Amino acid sequence: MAGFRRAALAGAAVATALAAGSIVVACGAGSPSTAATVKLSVEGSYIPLPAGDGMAAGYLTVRNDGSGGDRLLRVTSPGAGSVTLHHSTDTSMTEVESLPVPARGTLELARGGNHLMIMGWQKPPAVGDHLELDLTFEHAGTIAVQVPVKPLTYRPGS
Ligand SMILES: [Cu+2]
Repeated sequence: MAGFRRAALAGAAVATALAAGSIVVACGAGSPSTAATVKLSVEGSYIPLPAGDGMAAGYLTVRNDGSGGDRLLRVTSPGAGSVTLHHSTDTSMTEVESLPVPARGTLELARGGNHLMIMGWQKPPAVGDHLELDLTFEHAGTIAVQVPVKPLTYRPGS
C-alpha cells in the first residue's frame, strides 16, 4: 500500500485490467511536443504452479511504445508476502534493484532469464487462480495486473 500512496503523491496514475494493464504518462519538463513519454503495457503474464515449497516464478513482458525509457522499481502483491526481481544467468540468479524498460522496446521476464520470485502466498495457489501483481515504475507509476496461475509445464503460445 505504501507504494500506491507514493505513486499517487507523485501524480502518477494507477491502471487495473484483468489481463493486461496499460498506462501513458509524459515526463520531463519540455513542451508537450518534445517531452519524452513512456507508454507501457503488460502482456503475456503467467505464474507456473509452484512445485510445492510455495516459491513461484513470475513471467511477463512490459512493452514500451513511448519515446522515453522507464525502469521497473518494485513489485508487490496483496496475495503474497514478497515479490523480488531476479536476474538469471546460465548458472546462477541474483536479486536486482530494478530492471530497465527501454524506449520503444520491451522488458522480458521469461524462463531462463529475468523473472519475478514470489513467496509467502496467503493461500496455496491452484491452476486457474489469479494473483494481483502491482508493478511500480519510475515514471509510469503503478500498473496492477491479474496474473493467471498456469500448469508447471506451461509455455506461452503452447
Ligand atoms: Cu529467481
